[in-house]
Formats: sequence, structure tokens, C-alpha cells
Amino acid sequence: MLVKLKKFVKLFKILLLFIFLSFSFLLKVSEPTGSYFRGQADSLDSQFSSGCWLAPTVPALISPANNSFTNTNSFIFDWSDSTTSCPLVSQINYQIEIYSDPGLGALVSGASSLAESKMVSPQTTDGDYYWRVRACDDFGNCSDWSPVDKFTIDTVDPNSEIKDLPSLSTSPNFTINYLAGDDNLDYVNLCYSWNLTAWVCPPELQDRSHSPGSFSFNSPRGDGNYYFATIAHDLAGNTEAKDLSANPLTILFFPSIVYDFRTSVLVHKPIVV
Ligand SMILES: [Ca+2]
Ligand SMILES: [Ca+2]
Repeated sequence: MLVKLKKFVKLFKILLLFIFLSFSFLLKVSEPTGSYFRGQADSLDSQFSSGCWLAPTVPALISPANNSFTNTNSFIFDWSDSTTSCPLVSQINYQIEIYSDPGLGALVSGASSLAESKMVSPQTTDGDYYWRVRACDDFGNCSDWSPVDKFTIDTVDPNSEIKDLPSLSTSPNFTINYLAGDDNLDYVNLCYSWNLTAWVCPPELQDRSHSPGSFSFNSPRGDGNYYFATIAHDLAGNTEAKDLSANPLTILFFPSIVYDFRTSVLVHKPIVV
């Protein structure tokens, strides 16, 4: 009987010690790193489980950059890797949302449980888009959403045309007007060929006043036949396709003054080279 009593007391002490250890393990522990974790012990079957309640860091959006333009609908969304201060986390996943309005009311596309901090873009149409990302750990703790970035898909080439170009000018300085069309027009370049020599599109003849716009041309090669064309560029990097050599828009005669012996007067005459 005494032996049984001693065994019972011994078992009771072990049970008390186990309960004490279990209770201590349930307490929240603060690590020097600032991380928090918890554990739970089941004293009946000795099964232990543990987890984290501190969310991963908020991802930083990388690409496409905020307010950027792209001329393809096939690109990579990229954001920074999130980190966690909880050593028990084995996997951080990411969730992405893409909207067509700044108020985030019209969800265009989204994905979750992304193991990598990047994603191939969905095949969306041209337009303005707004996107954000958040990170979640395998305990279900999610970070706040990242700040929202905007990007624009524009796959359409811009267009432009010269308007009302005079056929003849007796002054080396004149104005060339143009019209251009595009949702995201950047600039229009005036290109010219002098007497059908190689076409040039000088940077000083780039205009951002948009449609309608104009160029001030000063006949840099002197007298001759000038051929003109405009090439439009948009903010997404699209360039107006125009075969300059095959499509001269207008021949502008900039005449020299010669003396006509038959009539004894000064007359204007185009230079022929
Ligand atoms: Ca990344
Ligand atoms: Ca465009």
C-alpha cells in the first residue's frame, strides 16, 4: 500500500511539473529581434504545435514602375521579397490584384499563393491599370497591401500628318503645321530630305505641343527641294511606321533668284541637282 502511495505521489509530481511546463510554454515570449511566437502543448497526447502571429513585411513594388508605360501586354510583374521575423515560417506566399480603376473597384485579374515574388502578366488589353501585392505566411498571417502603382499598356502606334504645307516658299523660314493622334502621344519629329539625299530627323525638330502642333523650319541646307514627313512617338515607345523614302509628302520648292535674259527681269527658279 505504501509503495502504491509513493508511486501515486511521484506520478502526481510529474503531472504537476508537466502542467507547469505547458502553462509556461503558452506564455508569449519576446525575442530580442522583436519577433513573437507562441506554442501550444497538449498534455494528453504530448502533441506540440506552434505558430507565428507577426505578419511578413509589406512587399515593395518594383516593375512595372509607377506611372510607367509599356507597349506589350506580355511582361513580368516584379516586387521585393518579404521577410518575417518568425523562425517558424517555412513559406511566404504572395497575392496580387490588378484593377482598371484607381478606386480599386473593378478587379481585372488577381492571383494568390504565388511562391515567387514575380508573376507573368495576364493578357490584358490596352489601358490604365492599378496593382498591389501583399504577403502571407503559412500560418495565415498577411501583411498590409503594398501602395498601389499605376501603369499603362499601349500597343497602338501613334500617327501624324503634315497639314497645309505650302508648295513654294520664297523665304527660308516658314512654319510647318501637323496633326497627330494617340492616347499617349510623346513627341512628333519632323524629318526631311534635301534634294532626295538621306532623310534626317534632327532632335531639334521634336515637338511636344501635340496636336495640333507646328515646327519652325529654317531650310538648313539652303536652296533646294525639301521633302517633309512627321514621325510620331508615344510614351510607351511605339513609333509611327512610315517609309520616308517611299512616301515623300510634299515637295517644297525653295527657289533661287536668277536673271531671265528674255524678259530682262529677275525670276524665281527651282534648283535642279
Ligand atoms: Ca521579385
Ligand atoms: Ca499609342
